[in-house]
Amino acid sequence: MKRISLTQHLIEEQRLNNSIPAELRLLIEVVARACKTISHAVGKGALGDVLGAADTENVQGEIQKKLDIISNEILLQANEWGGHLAAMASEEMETIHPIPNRYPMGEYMLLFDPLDGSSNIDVNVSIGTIFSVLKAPEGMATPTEQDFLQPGTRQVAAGYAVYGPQTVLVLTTGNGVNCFTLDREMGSWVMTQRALQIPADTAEYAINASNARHWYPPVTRYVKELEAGKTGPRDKNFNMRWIASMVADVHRILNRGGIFMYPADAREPDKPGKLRLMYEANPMAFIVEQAGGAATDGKNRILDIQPHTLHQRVAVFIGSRNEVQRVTEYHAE
Ligand code: AHM
Ligand code: MG
Repeated sequence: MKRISLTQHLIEEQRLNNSIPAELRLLIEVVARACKTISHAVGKGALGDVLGAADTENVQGEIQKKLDIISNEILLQANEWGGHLAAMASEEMETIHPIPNRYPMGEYMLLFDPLDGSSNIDVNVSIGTIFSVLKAPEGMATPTEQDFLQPGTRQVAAGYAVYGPQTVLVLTTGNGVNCFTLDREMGSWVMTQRALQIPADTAEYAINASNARHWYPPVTRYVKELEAGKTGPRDKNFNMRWIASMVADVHRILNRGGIFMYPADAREPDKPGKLRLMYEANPMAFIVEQAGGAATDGKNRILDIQPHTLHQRVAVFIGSRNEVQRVTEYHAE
């Protein structure tokens, strides 16, 4: 099979559809390069002294792991100087990170969860990086948090890397979804899957069932019906998977279908869910929709939600179209 690198793919896309301006291509390549560096650090594990807690908390009050901080630094440093960005925002930083004055300012804004699935870092289970790219509003002089608060439909690119048995990069620029595998010896991203499509139907679901007693009725009903399998109203058996890394769960769904759920629940009634809209749910929703799947918060399409704060949380139902539609209908009833 002819090897197509990420660079070649992006340049061809740019020529063919004029869909990827040169600046955006540069930005994607820089993020991809940063993911290579993160992959290398993750792969060192204990030998690189990167495991364990960092004794600091992020803005959400979560204890940061060393690798959360290292990955955040890698992404910031890689993306600061290229001239393609106006500002960045991250799960690990309270407020936005404008490009320092000594560098030229570009027209894009980058958001990321530098290391998703933090609880899996120390136990050698797949983790990843999620990112989302927006355009700076017309006429923006100094970027503010407000400039980031755009609905997911405005994303011009989104992707994630999974650091697992293989390191893969999954990417969309609004023209389908492709997957690249890191060739560790050559240090290059090689396209290994083109135009991924999620099956509309599935027999696999993902939810943290230890929260079942806190769920609201539509989620309880939906999951109970899945559990009942052949003997219930669905008349079919379902299998369950929960990796506790959204990147890894979504990657499985992208490859063979499934539905991933992180609902809001009664534990903290004021919280609309656990996952963050702008750098977790939106990029994943963009990718999944581009692959023919669907993503809602139980009521609305995730990509249509108007964000009010940078670290806003959201309930997530994402994956195979018909299952997402069903659980969303249960919320409406
Ligand atoms: P993180 O960004 O702090 O790693 O949290 C997000 C992760 C998701 O990857 C995963 O789906 C979820 O949290 C797991 O949560 P739980 O431990 O409640 O099952
Ligand atoms: Mg995360």
